[in-house]
Amino acid sequence: MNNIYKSIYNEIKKFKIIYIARHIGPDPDAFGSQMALKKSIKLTFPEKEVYAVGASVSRFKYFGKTDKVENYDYENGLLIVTDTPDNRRVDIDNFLNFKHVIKIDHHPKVDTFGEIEYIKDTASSASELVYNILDNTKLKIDSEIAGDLYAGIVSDTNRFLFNTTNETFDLVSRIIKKYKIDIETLYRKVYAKPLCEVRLMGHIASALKVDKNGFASIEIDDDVIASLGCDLSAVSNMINDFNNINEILVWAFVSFDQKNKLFKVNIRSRGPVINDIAAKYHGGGHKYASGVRTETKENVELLLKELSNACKEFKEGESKDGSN
Ligand SMILES: [Mn+2]
Repeated sequence: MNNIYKSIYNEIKKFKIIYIARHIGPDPDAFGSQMALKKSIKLTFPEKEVYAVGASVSRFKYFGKTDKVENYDYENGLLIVTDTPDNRRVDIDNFLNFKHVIKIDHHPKVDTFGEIEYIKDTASSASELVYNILDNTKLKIDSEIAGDLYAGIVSDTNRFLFNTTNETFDLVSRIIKKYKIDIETLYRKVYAKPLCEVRLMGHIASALKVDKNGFASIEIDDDVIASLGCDLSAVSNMINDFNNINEILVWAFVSFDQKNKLFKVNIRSRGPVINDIAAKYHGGGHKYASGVRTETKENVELLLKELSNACKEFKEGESKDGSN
């Protein structure tokens, strides 16, 4: 047994109460890694209390329900956080009060938290890392657990467009075969979407502003989202669909989160690296898929300007390379 797998397994074995958390604004990889880990621990150790915590999202209900916890045992409980690089984005109350924390993540490292950290930023997804743990320890896997992990991998790689190597195909091929995953049924669950999202996509496509540097942005009004019958999460759900458009190198969707009084900026790139720019505004994420939450409009405008400049520099770099 590899050391990291062994130490994670030993911790899980040791604790009676285990909480599993992931990032705010969860996506299928966050849910897949979280729920699969919970199901596996319960299957292997039925006597343990295991809670998957954080906001629930109705479109991801196929992963199962998250748990409501009234009183956390910060002293004696083990907290495992998946798919989250920074303190601020862990979706749990009083995160810093937990005494025992394990981190499982595939983002570039931001904050150190956790006595044990299993970080591999070349991995396709947090779900892949959870699979490695289950596959290399006595933690059990059944076809439901394998299906959750497959959904996380397929979704975080955008159906094997990003972060995908021969190892990823190797892994999913093994999962499909061993656990008899019916991928067509699974895709129908993962990719089913309401008509309001398609209508919102139409609105974004026609209203998106594209500048001469290849930077595209749109501020999506609350009223527009509401009038189409969508909620805020719909905006993040469709950002990847604007990839591979000739005229666009970087694209950003800005929306306003009324509940938290924050501007939410989703950013994607198929050219310049953007997570270092996002980090300047206390955002983060992957090199080409990042996000920022900020209180002020001024910050949003500065961020958009920097992203446009990054496109300009990227294009200049490219044309220089071309002339050699
Ligand atoms: Mn992920």
